[in-house]
Amino acid sequence: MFSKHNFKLYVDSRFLSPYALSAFVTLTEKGVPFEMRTVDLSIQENQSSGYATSSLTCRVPMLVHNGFYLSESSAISEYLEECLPPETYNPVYPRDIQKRATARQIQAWLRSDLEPLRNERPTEAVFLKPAIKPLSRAAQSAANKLFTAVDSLLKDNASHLFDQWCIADTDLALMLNRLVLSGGEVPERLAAYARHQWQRPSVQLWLSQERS
Ligand SMILES: N[C@@H](CCC(=O)N[C@@H](CS)C(=O)NCC(=O)O)C(=O)O
Repeated sequence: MFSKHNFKLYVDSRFLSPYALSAFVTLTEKGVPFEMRTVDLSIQENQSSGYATSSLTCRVPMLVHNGFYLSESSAISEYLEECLPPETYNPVYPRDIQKRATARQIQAWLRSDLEPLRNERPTEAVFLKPAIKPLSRAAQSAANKLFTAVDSLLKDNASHLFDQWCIADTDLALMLNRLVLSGGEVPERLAAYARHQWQRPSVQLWLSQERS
């Protein structure tokens, strides 16, 4: 029988993946029980036959729901929003169609652009220890592009992109925190937004996972 609450989420065993964080936060925000399984990327457990035959991408995160396997973090969030609709469960996307499209736009953009920044401020700098090397010109230019975008998206002193929290807030805060948590120069309004987002209980739950 189809059960709404039979969810399993595969994440990396070091809890460093920003994409696993995003799927984890979505599922946590929905408030449903789920089983979390870890995959050790350092020994390429994601390439092992057990995982690779289920996951289209052989990457984390992967959601399993009643025999259905789904990779790609933003696809996971969208699937969960439809399976566990906002009428009954906490929303993870805005209701308004254009705001929802903007949230998806931000998610897609953060996953496909700003590569120098992602390379020079990897998530180890967010979850383990700050990075100390100064940014290259390319990474600084990516950072400036990020600041311009967030500045235009965020209303004065707002702590969310839209009227209420959505999953794009967590993704955006992660990208900003690559800089904020390494003491980089970030416009204060944007740094305050990223710090506020980091206090969210679902994010704190991810931060509290034991990582090496
Ligand atoms: N676009 C994917 C990216 C997933 C991804 O790159 N996951 C990394 C960890 S951050 C991974 O599994 N890497 C292992 C590999 O590619 O072998 C998503 O949003 O889920």
